[in-house]
Amino acid sequence: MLGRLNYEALPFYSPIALGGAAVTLLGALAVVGILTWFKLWGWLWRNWLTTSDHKKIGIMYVVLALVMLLRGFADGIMMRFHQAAAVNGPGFLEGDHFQQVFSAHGSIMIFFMAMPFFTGLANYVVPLQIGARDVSFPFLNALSYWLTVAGAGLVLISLVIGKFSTAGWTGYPPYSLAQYNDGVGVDYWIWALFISGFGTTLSAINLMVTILRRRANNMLMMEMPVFTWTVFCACVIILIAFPALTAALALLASDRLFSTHFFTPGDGGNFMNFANMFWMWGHPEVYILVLPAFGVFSEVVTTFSSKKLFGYKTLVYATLVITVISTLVWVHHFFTMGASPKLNAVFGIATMVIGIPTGVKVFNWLFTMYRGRIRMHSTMYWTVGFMVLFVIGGMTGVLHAIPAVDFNLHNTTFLVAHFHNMIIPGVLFGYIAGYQYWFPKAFGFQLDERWGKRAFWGWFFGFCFAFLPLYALGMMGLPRRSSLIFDEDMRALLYVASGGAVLILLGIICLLVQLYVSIRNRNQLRDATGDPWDGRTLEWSIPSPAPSYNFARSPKVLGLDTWAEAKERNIDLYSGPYSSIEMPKSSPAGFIIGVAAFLLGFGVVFWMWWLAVISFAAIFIVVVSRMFNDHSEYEIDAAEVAWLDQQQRGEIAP
Ligand code: HEM
Ligand SMILES: [Cu+2]
Repeated sequence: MLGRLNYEALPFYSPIALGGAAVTLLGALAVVGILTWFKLWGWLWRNWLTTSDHKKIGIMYVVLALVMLLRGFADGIMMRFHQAAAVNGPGFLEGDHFQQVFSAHGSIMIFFMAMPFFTGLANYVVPLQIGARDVSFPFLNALSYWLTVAGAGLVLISLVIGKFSTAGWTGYPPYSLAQYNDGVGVDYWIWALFISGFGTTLSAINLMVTILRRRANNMLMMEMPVFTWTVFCACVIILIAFPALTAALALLASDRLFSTHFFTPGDGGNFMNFANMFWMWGHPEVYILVLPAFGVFSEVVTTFSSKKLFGYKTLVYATLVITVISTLVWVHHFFTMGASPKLNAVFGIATMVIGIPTGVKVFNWLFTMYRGRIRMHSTMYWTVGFMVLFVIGGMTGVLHAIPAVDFNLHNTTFLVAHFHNMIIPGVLFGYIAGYQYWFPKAFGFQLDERWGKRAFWGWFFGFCFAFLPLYALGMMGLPRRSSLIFDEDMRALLYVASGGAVLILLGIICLLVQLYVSIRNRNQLRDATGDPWDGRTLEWSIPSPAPSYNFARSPKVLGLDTWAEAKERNIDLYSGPYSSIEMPKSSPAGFIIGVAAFLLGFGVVFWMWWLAVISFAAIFIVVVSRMFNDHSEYEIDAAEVAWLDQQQRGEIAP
């Protein structure tokens, strides 16, 4: 009945694991308690859990990302402290537990922090930037979200029931095969990624179709805001790259469950096939994450320099070039595999080539700022901080792309330093800037500036101290994923890195305080104009928070930076008669499928086949019944639209 689930699955093997489980459970209980105490269940169900509104879905994605950032960071700082304590000593994490922690940290940060953050910002912002009322498939959007939550739920529950994978975020066989790793951990990893990957694919299709089909009156592709462009390219890459991951996971699951031999060392299998497929997804993934962050930086730089983007077209072409090349460099992740030097040279050169369009972008931003009327808003801090740090990370990447250098640095903390150097300033700074930039659009009030800047300094210096020493440690020969360290010379640098992690912690606390203070002072921080930054793109032309239908009347498009043009030339983007609006209805189906997908994953992980079968059947039934539901929209009639709009624009009293 319970398959592999038994008493052993409870985390009594170490006090720290027990602590993690307790925090997870108490967190869940606290949320349930608060919702019950304030009688918020009905509100939550009607307004959020069943919604198909792209804006609310976007906000829920970002909430998920921020929660998972806290979890992922807790793992990160724990590893930093452990390593500092493990120089010629035992540290405080058992080897096996340390492995779980780095596997969970990497998987969470990539799949359940960065990806939802991207999807959340894209969901919220893209329809508003192109003058659309919603995405093309609102229900599918909700479904994608709940599948992502189901995956995140599996990772979180692994803290309480069973263990997480010990095979790293990359899950390489042979170590991740059943012969060497027979617990539930690797299965948790496989199914969490599988389910959420499904959601990601659906949401990429959705966003892509939206951008292609839902642009307001004749907006040309070459008039789209840069953020929308970068989301578009990221979606193209998702559709090229994710199938490789899905296939790799499916084959690995098959090896584990049915003893097939895709990746076994003997019997005709070859585990380098897994590495190949994993990185066919894994390298493009980096660009899936970083392109939208580039998009945010572009929006911030133009707005706060009060100028059109310097070289909009070159930036778009650079993005397209990156989209293509990003799928052609994956072998640089295993130069040491033993392929021929010629093959390595090809991929090494391709890798260096990708630095060129990326470098072009840095100049686009710098020249946009040059002679601009710059306002140093907190989002500009993240942007400038990014430019400084990202260039360092880019150079160490080019270094790594030289196969001969890579042979020396492969699997050392030099690599750990390099990718955090790309992904914290490049991706995370961008997303945080995006969160702070669009927050007033979502909630109608700004975030507190002082705490925003403090958070930046915490992250900026924290990053430098936490990760720059790892370059040195890597060159001194410290392997990544080391749970014990035997070189006394490494102690000092590991202490510095721990100090850096503490500074990052302060940065995170400042972000939380910022949110708290801003909500408390929301009346002073209220933005009545809908356009607090003197923005340039369409989302700033509507009231804040954006109304449920986004645009009461479809906006005119006046070329690039439509809203800035409209303000300059004193043109009203919205004129003409109102007409009725079709809106997507709420539906519990997405949420129910998400819950069922979670149970399906749990059932497969623990070999509770009855649970898996029932959940799968439930998903099937809900999907089919949803297909036959012809009443998925409701109408707001023209008179009501007119009344609501005039009220929000302050033309009549509320
Ligand atoms: C916020 C502060 C962060 C800290 C203190 C931190 C710390 C660490 C540490 C100590 C490791 C293990 C290094 C080793 O193998 O020796 C690690 C690995 C890793 N981190 Fe982070 N990290 C942070 C943020 C992030 C972010 C934002 C991401 C991605 C979005 C990320 C992705 C990864 C990945 C993919 C690994 C490799 C895991 C593996 O080896 O399987 N980290 N991090
Ligand atoms: Cu790569």
